[in-house]
Amino acid sequence: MRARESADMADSTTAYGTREPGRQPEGGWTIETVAAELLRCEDERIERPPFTDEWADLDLDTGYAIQDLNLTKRLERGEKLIGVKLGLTSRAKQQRMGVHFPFVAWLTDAMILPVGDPVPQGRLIHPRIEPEIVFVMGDRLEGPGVTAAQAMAAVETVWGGAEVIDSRYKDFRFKAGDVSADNASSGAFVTGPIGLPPAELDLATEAVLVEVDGVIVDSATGAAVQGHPGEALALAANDLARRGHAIEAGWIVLTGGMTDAVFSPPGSSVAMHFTSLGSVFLARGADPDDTAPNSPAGQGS
Ligand code: OOG
Ligand code: MG
Repeated sequence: MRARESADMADSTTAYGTREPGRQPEGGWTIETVAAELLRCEDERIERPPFTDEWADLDLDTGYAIQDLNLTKRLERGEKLIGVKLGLTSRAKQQRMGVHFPFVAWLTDAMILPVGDPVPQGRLIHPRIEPEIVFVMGDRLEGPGVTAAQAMAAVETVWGGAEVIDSRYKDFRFKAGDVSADNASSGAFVTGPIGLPPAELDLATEAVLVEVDGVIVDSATGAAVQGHPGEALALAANDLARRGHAIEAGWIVLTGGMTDAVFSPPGSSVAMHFTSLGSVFLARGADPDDTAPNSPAGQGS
């Protein structure tokens, strides 16, 4: 994204982030203090209880205001906005996390994991990995009223991907307001080797096998994501329209975990094998920042 667009984004999110939520904050927390605390937890790798334990009315939209305020802070410290991610678009994810509707969060360039790198254990708290269908947008997509067919027409290429999620909440325990505020547990993501135009594959039947240390532990098809990942993309465009934004040409969209996420303790090796989109490897090995002995990045892939 160009600098000017980033600046526009920062302006509009500042306005959104500082708006009054519908209700008075409880427990002494405000949009500003929760936002600051979440970024501190992320930067210092600290886990904490969910804010809704103290601020019961921290709802989805208040969470979005916090998320947007922290996007402004991420842009101010030099990160570039590169797209969006959806959270909880599959039944597997909704059941595991106990939040039963999808929502949207921001992706910046700081979250890109180079192909062949291990899970960046050194900067995350308790990473988990999930397979995702990833879109690169050819055209701008602006809601409301976007259908899945219109959404797919705006997609340039489709990729297999793996998202490394990392909640700032202890044991990934949260409610909708907590997790939207926490940018949907964003951590890092990596995309696979093959990008295809949407017309060249059937996304509802595109399958993924999730492999941990050589054992297949889970599987799903694209239909797990809202019936079709294009539905998730339309949902993102329509939800963002409500928040005053569009999905821009060139953006990356992570459409949401197809299966439950898997744990990745240091030294474990995770691979996502897609039918047509190739395999994504998160190689065995430790992050250079880790205290554990290093093994060469890329080993095992
Ligand atoms: C929330 C983030 C969800 C997805 O793809 O569903 C997400 C979480 O599970 O911690 O990224
Ligand atoms: Mg995800």
